[in-house]
Amino acid sequence: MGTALIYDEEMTKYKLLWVDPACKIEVPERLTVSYEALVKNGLADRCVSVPVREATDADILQVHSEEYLEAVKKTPYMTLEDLKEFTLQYGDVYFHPNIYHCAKLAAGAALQLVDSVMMGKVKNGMALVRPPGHHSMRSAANGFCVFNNVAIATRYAKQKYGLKRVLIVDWDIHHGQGVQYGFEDDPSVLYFSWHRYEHQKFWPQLRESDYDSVGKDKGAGFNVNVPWNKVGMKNSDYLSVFFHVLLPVAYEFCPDLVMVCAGFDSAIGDPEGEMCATPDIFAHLTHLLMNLSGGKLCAVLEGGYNLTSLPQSVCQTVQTLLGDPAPRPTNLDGPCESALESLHCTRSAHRQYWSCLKHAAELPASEISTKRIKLAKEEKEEEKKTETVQEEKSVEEKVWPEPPKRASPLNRTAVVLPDDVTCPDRCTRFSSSENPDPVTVNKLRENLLKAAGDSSALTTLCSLTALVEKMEQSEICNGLALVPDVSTAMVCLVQHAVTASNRRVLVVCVGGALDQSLFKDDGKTLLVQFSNKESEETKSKYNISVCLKKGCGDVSGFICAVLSLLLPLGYEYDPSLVLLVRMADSGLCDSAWQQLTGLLQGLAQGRTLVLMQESEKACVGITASSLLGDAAPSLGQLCAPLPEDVEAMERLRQRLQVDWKLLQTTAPETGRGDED
Ligand code: Q6M
Ligand code: ZN
Repeated sequence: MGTALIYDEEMTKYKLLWVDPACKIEVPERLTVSYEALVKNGLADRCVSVPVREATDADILQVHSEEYLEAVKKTPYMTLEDLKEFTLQYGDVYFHPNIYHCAKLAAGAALQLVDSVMMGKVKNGMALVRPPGHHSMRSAANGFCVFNNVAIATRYAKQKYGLKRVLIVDWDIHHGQGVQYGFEDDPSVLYFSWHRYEHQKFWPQLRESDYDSVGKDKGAGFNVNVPWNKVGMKNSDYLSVFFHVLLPVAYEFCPDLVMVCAGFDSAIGDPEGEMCATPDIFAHLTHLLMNLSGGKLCAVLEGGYNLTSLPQSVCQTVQTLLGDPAPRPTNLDGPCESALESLHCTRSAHRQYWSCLKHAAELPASEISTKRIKLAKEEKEEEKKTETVQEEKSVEEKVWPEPPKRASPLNRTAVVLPDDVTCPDRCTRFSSSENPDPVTVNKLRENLLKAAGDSSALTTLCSLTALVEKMEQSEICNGLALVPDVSTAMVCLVQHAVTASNRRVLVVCVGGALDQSLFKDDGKTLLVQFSNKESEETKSKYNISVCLKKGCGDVSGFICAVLSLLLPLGYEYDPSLVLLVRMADSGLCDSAWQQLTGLLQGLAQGRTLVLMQESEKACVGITASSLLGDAAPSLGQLCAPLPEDVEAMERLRQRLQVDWKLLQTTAPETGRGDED
């Protein structure tokens, strides 16, 4: 199943017809450069091209008022003067004789995307549209937006396909207040937005964009705002919010569909956002959402005004939707203090609504909200004085390397299986044809003898070391092996793998404990084990044991641990290879196992080798499917994890956050993170 791409040149056929500094960045080229980049990188060709359509009046009226629709309908017949006049009643938006047509196509594109995904013609997709939508309100255009494309598509999806829960992820750098207003009291739509806020100094300067707008009435808890109070946020800041707010809440919510307000003004170089996250981060943001709702994801373009970072970010997003492995994450030096403060505020504002956040620290005692009021006042006075001077404030030009070309693996998944186990579809059976070099054989033999293995295991191990080599050389992306003794295989492979320089191996072990003494503490391996066995607390930062009461048997606890412990650790460690080890009696259910397998592929460019005990034959099919990039089945709405597990995880996070910055969820107490 493919990826839909929806684009129509018609949507480039309107533009600003007068002088307005607030609107001059919203240009037709935004769309053409994005589409051309997709063509140039061979991505457009790999997508299923879906035509746009016009949204009907009935579609639009699901979100907008009749008066507003009727008013917009008149704009194609207005004179320039009338258009200017009409525009004046709204904020930061412009009209053009052709914009009504384009706005119907933009909303219609989102509807076509929803239909393609929901009818199973594709698994996911992206719509490149203008005008954007997320600021537009029931009876008002705003912020370059005429109709609220994603809100309209969300209502439509719920109605036509009877969806119970839709998640809207708004990673644009502006607050989609139109979306927030549209679903504020609706618990069936979870709206998440991060946005440049600067204590209400940044457009649209709304009180209700702050972290404490959590939704109303029945919808309380279903509106999640993360305000950025400083510019310059980086990859670590974005990922921290995904790991510690969005993903835990999204998994607990369990959407039937994910809609993304995909604005790329949150990328480096953007004149509006002034943030520093690099385009490759969108590969990860996309990947991290792709195992929700069985992979049903619809991304609809919103903002993005730097004509270099915009197309790069669009390509990263689409290539990830197509299933190509994400690039190694870059620049993960930990979240900044201001980001941690925001994270802390949002988590504490939501702790009463989401069991995954129950243990979140209480609101910081600092005067964050007072600051908002104080600064807003100061700013308004300041503004009056400098109104004319401010207009052409030039932003320092940012430079960043072009993201390297991402390869699409020819051989995705290789399997090493006993002869009597059939090779799963779309996989290739692997055995090392070449004779392994004698040094390797001797090493393996030594290890085997130590572990009292038999001789037939040697052949398997030779194949596995050869497979790791092929993965290293990018000839094969990932692999899966059934072995008679996972512990021995794992030890042999690790010892073999780390002899090569630059190799860093993340070993994830589920169910049952590996002998930790076999691992060195030199940073070449990071071992994370999930089990129910309390192990003596090893004090090493590279040897981590997550102990859950029922082992991996409690899905809620397990997935919490994966999202807010394993993923941050894995991303910060940035391995070149992931070894995923499944012990015989892990107790892990199939869907949780597939989630784990899928999520881990965001690391090491998807180089994952799964080792399973021979008795786990029954899991070969589902594991292969996850390695091939099929979305994991959803886990269902999660109930609260066991309190003792939550406490144990929190203790572990506290202990480890000294060494692993992506585990931080609060700013240091004495921190005056928000001062310059
Ligand atoms: C512009 C001020 C110019 C889709 C979107 C729209 C952003 C509108 C920004 C309006 N303010 N200095 O969220 O990107
Ligand atoms: Zn924006």
